[in-house]
Amino acid sequence: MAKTALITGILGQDGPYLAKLLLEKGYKVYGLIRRYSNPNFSNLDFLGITKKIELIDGDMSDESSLLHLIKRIMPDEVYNLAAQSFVGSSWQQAKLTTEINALGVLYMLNAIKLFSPTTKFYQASTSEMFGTSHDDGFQDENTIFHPRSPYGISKVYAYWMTVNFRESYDIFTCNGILFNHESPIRGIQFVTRKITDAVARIKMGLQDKLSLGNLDAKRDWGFAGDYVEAMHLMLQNEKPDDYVIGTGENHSVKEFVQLSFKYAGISDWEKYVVIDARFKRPAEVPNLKARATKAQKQLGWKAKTSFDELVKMMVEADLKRYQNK
Ligand code: NAP
Ligand code: F7E
Repeated sequence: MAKTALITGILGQDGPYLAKLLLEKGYKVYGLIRRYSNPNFSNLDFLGITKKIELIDGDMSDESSLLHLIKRIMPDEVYNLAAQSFVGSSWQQAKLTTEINALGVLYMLNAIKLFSPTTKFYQASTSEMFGTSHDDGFQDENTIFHPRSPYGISKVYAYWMTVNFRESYDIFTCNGILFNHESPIRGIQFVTRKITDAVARIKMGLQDKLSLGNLDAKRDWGFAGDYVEAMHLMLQNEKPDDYVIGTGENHSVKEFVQLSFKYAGISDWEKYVVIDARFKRPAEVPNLKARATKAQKQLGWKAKTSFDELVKMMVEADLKRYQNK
């Protein structure tokens, strides 16, 4: 019998990469989608898997929809990737962010406990939970949380609820504490894709400026295709646990900008970049860098794609999009 998996957030960035991996492993994949007048399947289309997923209606903020769907499909594995995931919007939409990212996880865990307690559960936790906290410049599973945004706070609630269902009810639950990961299907608001899309447009003569906020922020950026492998490995391990996932290297937004212009063949990047205070955050997370040795030792996971390879991949994909248009 094929294993079954439910992926929430199937239309986002990570959902399609994870679905592709699970389909290659022979899984039957269900994808949760919320109600839309015009749903956007472009990320599933990009990976060529739209027709291979069984889509199910539901919403993380609607408990009854999750109770019904878990009762009906009783999947072997649930990967909870759904979220209001844009940190910048979480100050303006703090309540909505909390309902989806925090309470939504409680609803899903309750549904599993009631109707399918042998289902294994993966929670998309995040390096944003660390905020300004670090140990010698790195963050790992023992670093204390000091979230700096309503997004980070909502994810801390979800993290502890995931741990609590493991400790209270013996349900197989794991937190993947993932550092920033990007790809050619990254949402356009996130800084990496905003940069590579703008660079491609500038190259094609469709745009002449790139407006950004804090160029000094540093992130540990990896490739989403590598990171979904870690999600799957966590649920195949003998015991449930929580893991930090990242490359162990970080770079500033400015370095990302410089390299993107370089790969597009534009030498004078400073001519095009404008600093705009609207893109600065009320409280910034200045510096994130993962120490992912636990995942390497216990899961055999390591990032494969370098920073340079990631930037090149994203710039080339955006140039191709505009050239094809
Ligand atoms: P993403 O591209 O923003 O995708 C999030 C998905 O969640 C979207 O498909 C969205 O659906 C869905 N969603 C939002 N609200 C929902 C609701 N109420 N009910 C059902 N679905 C809902 O995010 P991502 O980059 O793939 O990240 C996946 C997960 O990992 C998120 O939980 C994120 O917070 C977390 N994370 C991401 C990173 C990263 O660097 N990418 C790092 C650490 C953790 P629509 O398409 O309908 O809007
Ligand atoms: O910002 C700075 C910004 O929005 C990265 C999400 O996937 O990763 C992501 O959250 C940095 C920040 O991602 C602009 O201030 C400068 O320091 O790409 P971002 P994020 O906030 O790190 C974590 C791990 C998640 O869990 C989240 O879901 O770039 N920055 N100028 C800018 N950021 C944006 N978006 N736009 C700018 O113009």
